[in-house]
Amino acid sequence: GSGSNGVGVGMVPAVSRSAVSRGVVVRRPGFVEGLGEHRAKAERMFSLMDGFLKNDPISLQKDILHHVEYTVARSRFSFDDFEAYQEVVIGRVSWLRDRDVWHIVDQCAEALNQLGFEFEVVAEQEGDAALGNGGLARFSACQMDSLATLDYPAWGYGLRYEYGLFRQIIVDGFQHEQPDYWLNFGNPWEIARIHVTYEVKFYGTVEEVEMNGDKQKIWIPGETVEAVAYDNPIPGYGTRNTINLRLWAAKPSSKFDLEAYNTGDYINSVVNRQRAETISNVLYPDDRSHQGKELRLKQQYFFVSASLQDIMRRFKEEHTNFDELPEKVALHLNDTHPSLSIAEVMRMLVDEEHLSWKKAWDIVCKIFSITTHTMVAEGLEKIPVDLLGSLLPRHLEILYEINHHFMEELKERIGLDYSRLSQMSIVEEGAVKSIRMANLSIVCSHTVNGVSKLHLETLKTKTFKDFYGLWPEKFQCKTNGVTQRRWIVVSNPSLRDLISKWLGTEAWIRDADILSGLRDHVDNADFHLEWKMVKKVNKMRLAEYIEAMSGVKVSLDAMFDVQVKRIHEYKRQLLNIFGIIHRYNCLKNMDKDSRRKVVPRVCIIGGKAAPGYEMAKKIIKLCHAVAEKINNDTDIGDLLKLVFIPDYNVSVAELVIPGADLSQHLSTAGNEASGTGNMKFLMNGCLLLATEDGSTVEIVEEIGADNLFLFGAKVDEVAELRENGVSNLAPLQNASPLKVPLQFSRVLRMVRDGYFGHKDYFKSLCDSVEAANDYYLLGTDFMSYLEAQAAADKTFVNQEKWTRMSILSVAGSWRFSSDRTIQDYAESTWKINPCRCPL
Ligand code: Z15
Repeated sequence: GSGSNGVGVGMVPAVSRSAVSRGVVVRRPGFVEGLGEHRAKAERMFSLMDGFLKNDPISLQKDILHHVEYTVARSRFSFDDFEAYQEVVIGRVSWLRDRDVWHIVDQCAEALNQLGFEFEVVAEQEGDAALGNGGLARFSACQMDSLATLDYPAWGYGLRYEYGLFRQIIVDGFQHEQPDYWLNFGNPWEIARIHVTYEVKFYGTVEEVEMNGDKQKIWIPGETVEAVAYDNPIPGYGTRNTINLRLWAAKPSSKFDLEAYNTGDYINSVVNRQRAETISNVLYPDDRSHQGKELRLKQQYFFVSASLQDIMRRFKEEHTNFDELPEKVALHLNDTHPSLSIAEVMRMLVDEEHLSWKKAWDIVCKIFSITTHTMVAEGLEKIPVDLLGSLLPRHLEILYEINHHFMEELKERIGLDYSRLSQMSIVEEGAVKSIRMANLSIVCSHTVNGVSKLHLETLKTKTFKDFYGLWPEKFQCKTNGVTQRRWIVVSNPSLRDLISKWLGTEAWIRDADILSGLRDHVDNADFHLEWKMVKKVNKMRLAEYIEAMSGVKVSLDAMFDVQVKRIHEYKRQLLNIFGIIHRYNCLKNMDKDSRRKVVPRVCIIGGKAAPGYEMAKKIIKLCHAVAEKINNDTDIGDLLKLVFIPDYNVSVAELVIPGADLSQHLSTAGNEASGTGNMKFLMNGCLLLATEDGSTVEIVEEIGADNLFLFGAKVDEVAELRENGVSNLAPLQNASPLKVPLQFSRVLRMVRDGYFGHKDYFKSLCDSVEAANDYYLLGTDFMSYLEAQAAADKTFVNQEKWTRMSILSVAGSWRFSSDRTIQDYAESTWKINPCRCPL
């Protein structure tokens, strides 16, 4: 479902609106230098292109017609919107000729309109490339956009899943998952590089052989599959720099296994070969914690092996001395998922390039850096040794050896402190012996980045305390950001135009700092009027969508209150629903006069639950059960509506975020590493109601606590509250003497007693927040939450104040542009410089 984006999606790279997973690889110092003798040829081609390949509407029409006739031979048949979309993309995005993709949107619109197409309709033909799960993957997409725009010579690598994240459909209020076969009609953005292929090997044995008098380990693999490159161009904004997202697809190896074909079982041999393709078929749909599955490990190694062969091939084309590798290549691990890379580079350097262990290790330690994205130690990835030993026997040996050297070094530094040694070890002994991928990554990376100040603090003082003691200089903070090109320019064109008008420039699209200039107009009445109009337009768009999706008619005067993100207990969608039930109770108990003073609300919740995550699925069902009750209560009318928006994805986000007045970010403090949804809402002038968790702390620093609605326990109160139900730190602002307030118990009782039906089904959900079990502190934070909600209501009545806060939110969002994040990475982690192509 592409949603209605209103703007030329056809000209905006598919991957920019996607969520892509896994590693970001940066290559230094850049391709202009790297081109060497080809440079003259490239420059000549560029200059010819400027002459031949024009972007005026007539030239564009010629191109489209050329493709219709010669590429797809469809001119005599029906040529529909979808084909028009594909043709425009194919015709224009062969990236060598793209000087500045973003700036030909208007010309394309005109060309298409003259051919009798409606540009917006054509643009909407594009759906999401849902190649990831949630925040982690969408953050990669924002980073790619910023890398391109800031002229960095970076490559992104990932898997070309044929099935992206499942589509969520709701039947009777329950989530059902449907496969997302997104490549059904082809993907016009991608370029299949059928000659860029590598063999990836699995299983087999390790043997010791004599090599020039030395003993040498070699891996005799048992299975080979081929990785084929599919390139996805990521054009920067206002620059000719277009970087590459290279995604790997698995194909059966082209090598014939003579044995297999001679046994006479021809049919089965072919069928077996074909199984190789399953490796890259489907994305694992859990946002985190997916341990001990062989296919997942196979995916990780497939991805790592193909990418590293590609990187090494490029390096070896121009260099022979591996001492230069750290000068030319920086490898960044986006979470621990690709951390097998460390063992793989060691294997390549030692087993294939015959470097000594010490030399190889020195090199490896200079090229890797990592970002971790999780707060809780339980979220860190572990690979069972049995599984690894069977799939990648040589890698397991290498990991043991890395650990052996590390343990020796550690003993020298901290002595024989066995408890600490075993905690820091890369190998975890225990019921299931396993490899701790986080420890491996920290040992080998020169930099370990956290995604917010609060997150880094937790890494230093809790999660990786011992490692911090050993290597304090490795730990750095790179607060996340989001790209204003996607989250304002494309998804909120009315706001884009308004901002440019009042700032008198479009420069903020490349330089977000300029957004802070909106502060100069914060008290201008005309500005306020236009600001409110923009929100109104976006609310209309959203209201239409809601009605089409759910049949619920909503009032534009109501406050649109949104919580959209993956469903997780720690994100506390349940707190939101309990708050809504409480609001419903209050309304029911009010007399007519009091009701007239109530601010009407439209509560919008959206998000996918991992297919195996019971509690998350129950939260979705509860939301529907409560919605059914409230929305059909004629007594309540427009005062309160609850809608669940199905299949929340990037396209839906582009529609929902600009239309929100208030957005909720409710994670129990200490659980959300950063959060990026908060930044997207901030950029769209939506006020936040949030806990002081992750990056929200820095949003408060930037815009001030009085420009959003904060509530809840702070991070250093949480442990105590879990233990004793009280905090011995500064008393909670709105502390209630009871651990569980009456209002909370009443709501819980209603759900328990079957007020919303499905009594048995909701029982375990209720148990999970009962005082004795309430790990995420819903009861503890409830009163504080209700007070923040009341403050939001009170402010909404004062539209002038609300608008002021809204403007200051957008003005403060300059600091949460992923351009700032990427520049920080470039300067202090990768040590690379921009490398601007001649325009
Ligand atoms: C994921 O979406 C995130 C972290 C993970 O470790 C995994 Cl496996 C998935 C998210 C964080 O939950 C979120 O707080 C953060 O903003 C995002 O990564 C990007 O850093």
